[in-house]
Amino acid sequence: MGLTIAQKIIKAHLLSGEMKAGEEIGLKIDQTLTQDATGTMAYLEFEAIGIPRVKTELSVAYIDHNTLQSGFENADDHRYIQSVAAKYGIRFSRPGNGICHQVHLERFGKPGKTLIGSDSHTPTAGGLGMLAMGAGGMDVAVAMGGGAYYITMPKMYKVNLTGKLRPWVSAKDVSLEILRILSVKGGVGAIIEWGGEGVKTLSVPERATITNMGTELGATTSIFPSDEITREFLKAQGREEDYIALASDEDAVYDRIIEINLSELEPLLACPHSPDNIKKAKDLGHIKVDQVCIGSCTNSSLMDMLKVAAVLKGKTIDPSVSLSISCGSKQVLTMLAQCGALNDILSAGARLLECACGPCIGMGFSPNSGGVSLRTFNRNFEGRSGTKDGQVYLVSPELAAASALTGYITDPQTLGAYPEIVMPKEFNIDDSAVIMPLAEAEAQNAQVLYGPNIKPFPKSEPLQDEIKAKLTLKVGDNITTDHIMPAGAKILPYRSNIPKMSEFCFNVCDENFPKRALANKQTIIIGGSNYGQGSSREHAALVPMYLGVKAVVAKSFARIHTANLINAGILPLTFVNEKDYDELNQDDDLVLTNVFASLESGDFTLLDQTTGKEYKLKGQFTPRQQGILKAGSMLAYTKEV
Ligand code: MIC
Ligand code: SF4
Repeated sequence: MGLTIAQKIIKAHLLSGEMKAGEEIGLKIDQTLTQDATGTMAYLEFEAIGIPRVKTELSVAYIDHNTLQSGFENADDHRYIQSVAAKYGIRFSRPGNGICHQVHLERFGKPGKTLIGSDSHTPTAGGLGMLAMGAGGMDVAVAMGGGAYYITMPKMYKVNLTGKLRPWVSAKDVSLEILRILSVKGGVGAIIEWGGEGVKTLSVPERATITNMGTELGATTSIFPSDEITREFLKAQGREEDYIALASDEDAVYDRIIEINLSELEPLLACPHSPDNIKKAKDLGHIKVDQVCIGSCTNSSLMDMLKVAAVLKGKTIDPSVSLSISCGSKQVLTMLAQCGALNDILSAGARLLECACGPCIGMGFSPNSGGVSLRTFNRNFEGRSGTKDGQVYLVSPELAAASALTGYITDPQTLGAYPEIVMPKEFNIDDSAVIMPLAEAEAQNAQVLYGPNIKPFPKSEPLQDEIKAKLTLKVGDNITTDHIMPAGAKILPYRSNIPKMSEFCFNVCDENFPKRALANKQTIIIGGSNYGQGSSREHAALVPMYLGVKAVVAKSFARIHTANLINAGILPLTFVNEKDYDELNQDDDLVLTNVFASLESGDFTLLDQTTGKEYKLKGQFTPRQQGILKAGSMLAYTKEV
């Protein structure tokens, strides 16, 4: 039987398990990346494991998220990460060098290799034919130490592309179309391979826009073949030697095949507050726009920016619109400046932000109250922009630029002739903002620099055989990690201070949750389906662990968050009968009985002492996961074995 692209890479990296969908497999990881909002914790964990130097082929620490330095906290974290990187053999990408996924695509990603990153959009590198996955910080720490990365062997989906995008329709619309088809849970447990004739019409940055947003489908990752277009891109980046050809076998078997005809697509938008709330631009009516943000790891390549510049050239944006531009990397920004396109953007009235995540993570540029914000980003969860009632729409760069000019949501097809974008044959190669680590001999005596806001990793407790806990919080479907542990400029500086962070846990849903959880000592959370979708932030598990959460019982879970819960010693359990969800009420006294035996059998029993009713729950854990849960956390377990 033939293999898919992902299966070929998995086969070449398989350390344990069988390549059967649903089985746990351990993979050798060639490259890792971290960013600063998750990196501090990941490196504290790496230090706690106690390995003198990373064992990967390449590990890079990026600074791109927490770049607003309104106090010492973020600056201290950056200094800590820089000193850890120097000591342990990790390259350090300085603030200003760009967004981790864009820079990694340009300078480090390699077809056929494995990459995990402490950021859920790590699959961006799938645009280059890499098997790239988002993971919790602890899993990245283990991989840096040479340990395997464990996932459930995914199912294989294929999207067969035919045709060619029409003018004013772009790769972002392909991302939105697949979200329309599959929804935010449609990719859970699957790897999505993009293939078919239409693939040849898409450049690497366009492919990366598509694999980037595969994260919003809940997919384990997304991947494109590595072909002549990949070779061209790597050559233009001065690293043709990194190229290998990669394609699936003719007789590869897929669990599902989805057809998309690129020629039939139209400009789309994801309306508030979910990336799968898709509408056609032409169907939306007259909606006034307050803010437009262009950038993020989804749409910040040189090609994207050149398109925006071509639309804005010689024009002025509507007076009521505030437009921000953040290039994905220093390479993009300098090339945009050299060719004069930056001037076209600035002359039109845009506000230039640094090459970083910025507004995407609520690091400034929040919209006005109730403001309509069009963003070329990948997430529009409620409150994520920093403005609780902000109305965020996810759009293509073309639609964003067109709407900035008119002040209303505007179908870019109404703009007339499509500008011709000529991509350079060579990119500016300047890696001076990537600082190499110290040589091994020097590194031994190098100091790691901590700041007062960097608090030790919270202590975990071994699993109890009987868990008596309060139902402190009941939430609905599609709870994101932005609900559980919000980001934004005010909270992000505390990413290395779990006690302080805990004050903001679930603030979007219920501001009193942290206090109640501490008072109740032990908590069980009840959730709906797709609990924990979105970001990879392990804080969404570490903080609940700190607040005494012992189990989350939900209808279903998102992949990375499940792993993070287990790593934090919290039991992720699902209902045998989903209807039981309706019967459980906040403040009920709950008991999980015979937990040790249940761990082995996979069958758990939840007793509601308030109503006297009993419920059947499921929780299938591999022996490795059982070990982690019993030890109380991955860190405790790693120290045990
Ligand atoms: C995000 O887009 O939500 C983030 C911020 O990049 C997160 C990581 C984090 O919370 O630090 C992600 O996607 O994993
Ligand atoms: Fe940064 Fe936004 Fe991309 Fe997350 S989704 S890595 S915050 S640009």
